[in-house]
Amino acid sequence: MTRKPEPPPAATTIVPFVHRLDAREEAVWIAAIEAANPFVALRPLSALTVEERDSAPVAIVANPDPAELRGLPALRWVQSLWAGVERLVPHTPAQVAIVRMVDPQLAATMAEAVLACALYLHRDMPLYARQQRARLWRQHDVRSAADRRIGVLGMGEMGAAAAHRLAANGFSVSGWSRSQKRIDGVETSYGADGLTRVLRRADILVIVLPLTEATHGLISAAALAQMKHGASIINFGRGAIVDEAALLARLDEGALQHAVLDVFAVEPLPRASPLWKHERITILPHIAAPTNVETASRIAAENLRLYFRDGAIPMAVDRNRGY
Ligand code: NDP
Ligand code: OXD
Repeated sequence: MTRKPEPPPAATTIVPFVHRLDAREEAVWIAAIEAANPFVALRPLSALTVEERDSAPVAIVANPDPAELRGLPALRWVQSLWAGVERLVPHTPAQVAIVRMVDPQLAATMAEAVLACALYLHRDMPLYARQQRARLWRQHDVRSAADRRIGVLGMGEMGAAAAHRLAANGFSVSGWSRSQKRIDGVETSYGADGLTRVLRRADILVIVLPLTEATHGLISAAALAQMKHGASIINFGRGAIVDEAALLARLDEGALQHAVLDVFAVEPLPRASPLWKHERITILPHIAAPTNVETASRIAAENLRLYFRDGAIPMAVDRNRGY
């Protein structure tokens, strides 16, 4: 029997990796993406010849220096390793499509973090921590999850996964987005009226919005003033969405109960920031949903494979919307 000849091995394609990671992180990503797509050779800019730079149609990026991207004249699209694109949108050349990381594993990690912090607030853990510091033995009533309304701002990959997880845990969930959404078990709304309704009713407000012109400062002093007395906030989106000074004022007045903050206008949070020592604030160092190298590499590698096979660029960010 004559065997069908094997197809010739596909040629390796050099893909620039433009980033501001340290050497260890660079090596980890290169190994993972090359393992997921053996026909890709990921190279930092410093390792590329002039010809390779001049001809590269696609690059993998992680918080790249914009000047370095401008040094790739044939670039048609970039695959970001992160979900948020607020720094890429204004600085990436206009003709270059921005593809962000959309990974179900990332959404599941975010949903887990939202649930963990919602439960922490729901079961009054910040209050018991304060009591412990005062050596105070005092029990408080436990409310049912159904009796606790959680407002989730942002119903995208992160927000929808978080809302599902909260609803599955028995919480009453309201979701808010730019356009109307239909999500089982979640009351959804959009627009200015929808936001007011979510703010007024939420016992816990979860922010998983992208940072854009429209969301910058959205949770202003006026928005915070609409919230219920004793409500709490979880910000896992971006720091600049919340007016930090106004939030501090509301916490100091006792109008808001507690804030769990994972993202800040300036990161790392400066040591001099008053947020660090505030007893009604829990600070997390941007760890709500870290990119999973293994799953994200498989997604980036598959996007590259399809592009080199068919010329198909994955769905890109809408630059006008900013996300
Ligand atoms: P998506 O683009 O999938 O979803 C964004 C959501 O926000 C959509 O529902 C969108 O509405 C809504 N939205 C955007 N602008 C507005 C607006 N002006 N008014 C009302 N709703 C708006 O993003 P992801 O869910 O993947 O990620 C969201 C953000 O989470 C990221 O941009 C990043 O900043 C942050 N993030 C934080 C992490 C962490 O570890 N802290 C990890 C990963 C992400 P619509 O559906 O109508 O378009
Ligand atoms: C992201 C993040 O955008 O980690 O991926 O915040």
